[in-house]
Amino acid sequence: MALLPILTAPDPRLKKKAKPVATIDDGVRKLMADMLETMYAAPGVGLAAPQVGVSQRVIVLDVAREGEPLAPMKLANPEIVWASEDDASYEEGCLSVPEHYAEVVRPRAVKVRYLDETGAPREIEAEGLLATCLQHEIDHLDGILFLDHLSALKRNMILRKLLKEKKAAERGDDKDAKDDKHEDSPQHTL
Ligand code: K1U
Ligand code: ZN
Repeated sequence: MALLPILTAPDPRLKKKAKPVATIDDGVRKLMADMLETMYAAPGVGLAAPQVGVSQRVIVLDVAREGEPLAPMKLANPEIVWASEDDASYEEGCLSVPEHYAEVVRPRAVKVRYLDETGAPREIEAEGLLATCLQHEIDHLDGILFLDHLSALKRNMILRKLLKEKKAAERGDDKDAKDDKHEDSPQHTL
């Protein structure tokens, strides 16, 4: 298994729609295993293939609580086939948007159809954190970040900070000396 580098926003590869997996072969199974290892190491509760630079419709999740046995899930070509009419709000994070969190409103429960790691079709009905996480990861497959569910003002503020941090990291600046002195400068779309 291998740890994969996780892309951070803004990055054009995170905005692309991923391609369906044609066949679940050993290459896809290795990708799923590497993604799970990367997700546990991050640590996170989900990961989508585009976050590791692979434009394929593959996601992994594990929403087991601390102290509970691991409950890894590997999904190819996941689709939401039903969503509840009522919504729930959850404070979301994203491994591609490090250190930023925001309340996102989504359907409270969903039913998702997918292929498992043997290629067998399956369905799962979920609510709570699993429903939120499934929707967040499926969004990644369509080039959508949780930031896209926020106001343009909040989204652009976070993206500007991330871009600034990326540029500072490229220059080798000290991460703690990254004060955003131009917080009120005009907005631009990234
Ligand atoms: O897709 C991702 O970037 C992973 C993301 C999934 C997610 C979390 C919360 C709500 C919706 C989707 C994360 O895992 S962020 C990190 C995180 O939530 C976490 C980290 C350590 C322990 C527990 C949770
Ligand atoms: Zn994410």
